[in-house]
Amino acid sequence: QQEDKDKAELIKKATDILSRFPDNRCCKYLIPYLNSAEGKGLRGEDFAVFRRCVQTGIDNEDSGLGCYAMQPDDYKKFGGFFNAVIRDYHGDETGKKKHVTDWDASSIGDNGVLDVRKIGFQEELSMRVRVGRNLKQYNLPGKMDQAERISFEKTMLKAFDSLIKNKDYGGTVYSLSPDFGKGETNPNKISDAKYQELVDAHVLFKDMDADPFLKSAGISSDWPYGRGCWQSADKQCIIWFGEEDQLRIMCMKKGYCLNEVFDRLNTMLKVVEGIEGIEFATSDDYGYVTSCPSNLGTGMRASVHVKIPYLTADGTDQKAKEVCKPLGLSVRGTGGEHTPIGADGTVDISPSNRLFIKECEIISRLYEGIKLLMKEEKQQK
Ligand code: ADP
Ligand code: CIR
Repeated sequence: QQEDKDKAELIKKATDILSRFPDNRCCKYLIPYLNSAEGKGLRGEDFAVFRRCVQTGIDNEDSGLGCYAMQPDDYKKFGGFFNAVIRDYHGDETGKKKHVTDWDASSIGDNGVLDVRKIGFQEELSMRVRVGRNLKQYNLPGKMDQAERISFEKTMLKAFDSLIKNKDYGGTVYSLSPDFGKGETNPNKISDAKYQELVDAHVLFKDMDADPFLKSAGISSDWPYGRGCWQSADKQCIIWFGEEDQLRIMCMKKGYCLNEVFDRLNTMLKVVEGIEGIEFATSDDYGYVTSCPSNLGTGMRASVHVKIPYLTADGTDQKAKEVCKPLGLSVRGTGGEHTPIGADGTVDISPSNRLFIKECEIISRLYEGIKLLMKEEKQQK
């Protein structure tokens, strides 16, 4: 049978890649999976979808995960594979942990106030908290076609309309879709210059087609259809649509109290979830469903831009990464993932964990983490 030949071919490729890239989790776990009863039983459309989930790990040999889900259900449907990848990546040796959602941060910091002036910062920090979310009724971005991307954008336009009419939000929709198909024009389309301005202001995401991981997974397909964002009138609340997850919902501002962006995001999420037609995909074991297994659970990344000129004196983030790893923090460039650090030594710091951690713990870890990081920075002087 052709399918058995295809499976044998996948196993062969994965074995070869693993000999050079032993950290490629997709290759590591697809071999026992395809040899298991569950993997052997995969046929027809199910096997075709599974192949799409793992294609990015085959094409990009240096992948750490190397897989994305194509449908919210995939984490269950291909459970024997994804469960192994997820428990390994998120460090669950018991194999039994279940994700719990909890935003109650009232007992952390100073009665819930996380003021960075109390841990030695004199200047305002750029603070951002985002969550990844996907709607139950659509395929995940890797499996959407152009028509589905447009249909999804139209569903979101109704939700944005409701936010725009809400006095706490207001705001504007910026869309990249050239049109809505079948001769229908897109009323929110922006120019290339406006798009670049929004990317530079950290409001909109970069051209996804340039990311080889997303490209192989089909996540950047049909670019730029179904892509854009809504931004509130005060510019602090932003909802991206059509990036790695259908939705990235965030709150961003300059200030001192981390709890402000965290609480505002929590409030906005409740409003969005209350809008008709919006139901987020969830999993019993893994919390909120995201395209990438790295974002499952909270889907949350809480970050600050901090200047660490001594730890970045060599112009790279190498040393900062070494210091941050044991603190449970990730380091990114100021333009986001896979971008260089700022010329003045500014980097993006965020807690690495997303799954099997509570939302309130993430914000608390960011606060405690940057305190320790700045201590290390001072010692470098
Ligand atoms: P994500 O955070 O959604 O995983 P990226 O790391 O690519 O994605 O970042 C997306 C955008 O958000 C980039 O433009 C990045 O500069 C911006 N960003 C992230 N954190 C902050 C922050 N604390 N302050 C300002 N901009 C930020
Ligand atoms: C990898 O497997 O290395 C890439 N697919 C990126 C994984 C990190 N996840 C992410 O950026 N959301």
